[in-house]
Amino acid sequence: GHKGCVLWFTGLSGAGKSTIANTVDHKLHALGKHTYLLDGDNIRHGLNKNLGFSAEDRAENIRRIGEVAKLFADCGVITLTAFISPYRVDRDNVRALLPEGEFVEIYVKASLETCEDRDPKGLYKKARAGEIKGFTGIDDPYEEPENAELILDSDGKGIDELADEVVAHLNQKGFL
Ligand code: GGZ
Repeated sequence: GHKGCVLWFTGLSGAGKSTIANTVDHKLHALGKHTYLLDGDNIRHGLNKNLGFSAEDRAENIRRIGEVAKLFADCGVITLTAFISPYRVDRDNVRALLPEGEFVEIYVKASLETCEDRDPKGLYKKARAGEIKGFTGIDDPYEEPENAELILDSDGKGIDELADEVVAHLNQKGFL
């Protein structure tokens, strides 16, 4: 077995968190690593299906995900999470839950313009039209990480290259 850790992807909707996390997940599998990916599909539709997008609910969403990620990391799993996690204090609380060095904050950085252009689910359009209230980046804040272990330039680079940057970082830190 190897040392577990939490790869915490954060960024705007449409920045590419899930896609990059999935690609990293596959690359780690190919290296024979034991991984698990927490994302909206398995968390917001299950454990957290009673939560919405108020500041309070987002904080509780992130708190629970942090606790679950900690359990996985405790059993040696490389745990990937892909949530907007817009509030700095919520991310820092998760960092504080984990042993030193095991929380790897990965800022998937893309401009709002890029994310809005991509708009894969048409949610930005709805937010601009006022049909969704409190949408991150439009009328709810995204607080950029100040001490991210890794910043991925999602405006400028492709998915595969960014996933390789994550794997290289893990290698360098001795997690692989
Ligand atoms: C932001 C929202 C909102 C609001 C629904 N604000 O592109 P998506 O669809 O799949 O990513 C977004 C997802 C965000 O859920 P998270 O659990 O990652 O958010 S947080 O960490 O802030 O708790 C988007 C959709 O849910 N969505 N309403 N108001 N994103």
